[in-house]
Amino acid sequence: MKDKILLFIPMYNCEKQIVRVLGQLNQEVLKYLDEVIVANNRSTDDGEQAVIKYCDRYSELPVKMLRNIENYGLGGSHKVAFEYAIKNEFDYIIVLHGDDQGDIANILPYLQSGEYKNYDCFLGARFIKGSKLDGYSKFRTFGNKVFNIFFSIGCRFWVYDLGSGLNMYKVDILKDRFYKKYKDNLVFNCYMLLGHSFYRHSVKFFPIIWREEDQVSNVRMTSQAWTTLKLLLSFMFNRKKYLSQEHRDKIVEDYTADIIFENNHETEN
Ligand SMILES: Nc1nc2c(ncn2[C@@H]2O[C@H](COP(=O)(O)OP(=O)(O)O)[C@@H](O)[C@H]2O)c(=O)[nH]1
Ligand SMILES: [Mg+2]
Repeated sequence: MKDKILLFIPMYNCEKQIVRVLGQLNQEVLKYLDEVIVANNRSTDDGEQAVIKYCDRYSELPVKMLRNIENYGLGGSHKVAFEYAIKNEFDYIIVLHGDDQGDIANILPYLQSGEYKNYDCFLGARFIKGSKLDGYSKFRTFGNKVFNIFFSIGCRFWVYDLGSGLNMYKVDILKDRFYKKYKDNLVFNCYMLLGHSFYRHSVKFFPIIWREEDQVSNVRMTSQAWTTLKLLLSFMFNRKKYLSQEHRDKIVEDYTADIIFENNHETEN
């Protein structure tokens, strides 16, 4: 049976890039996607209008736009989307950042071959053989590789990226909401890796092309490095206890969003 696949695009202040991301969704890619949700995390720019305008021109795009009830951070936006995927009985969810640093074309060959079906987590990696980085300094690349080694030791599987902007998850593994108490900010993906290790999800990394051109990164490199190292060490010290703890700065009972726009698509496949 054909898998039901959701594409989730987190959007936060990237009105210029979001239309380019939607532009990546060509006929070939759309063959594999049942629905696309753009999750606006309370952007302060005109991202929503940009999406609506784009959809006016491409009425065949099965796009829905969600607006988080409050700014939940990138991790919180994942929680909104995971919930949506579970409720609407999707088999897989693909995450693609809204700021056009990655390209969904990088996962297309695996959608075509069906290879993604073999894994719970099929994760895009910027630091694996075959990947390509544009606009990254040597220092940044080096730092990332060192952290990948640390995480490989802690996770007990090879880690090639602590969290890129192109990932695919089997919805079945999300149903127990193991990620609910993980941090809601940009470090969320690091926690996910620890969770994959602890719950023995099957993980596979694939190479991606990643660019940094007109995007604004919100990652503060040095402070993030420390935070990341500390959380890894705490995890290694007591895996079970660490993962069952509360990690959020602010407790949110339900990560909710309003559906504010739905494209009238003519063709259904
Ligand atoms: N920084 C940030 N990004 C968010 C948030 N919510 C969603 N995003 C999206 O998350 C993605 C990654 O954020 P970004 O700042 O580009 O981080 P980086 O690419 O890892 O340096 C982008 O697509 C953002 O649009 C948020 O609250 N803060
Ligand atoms: Mg980015």
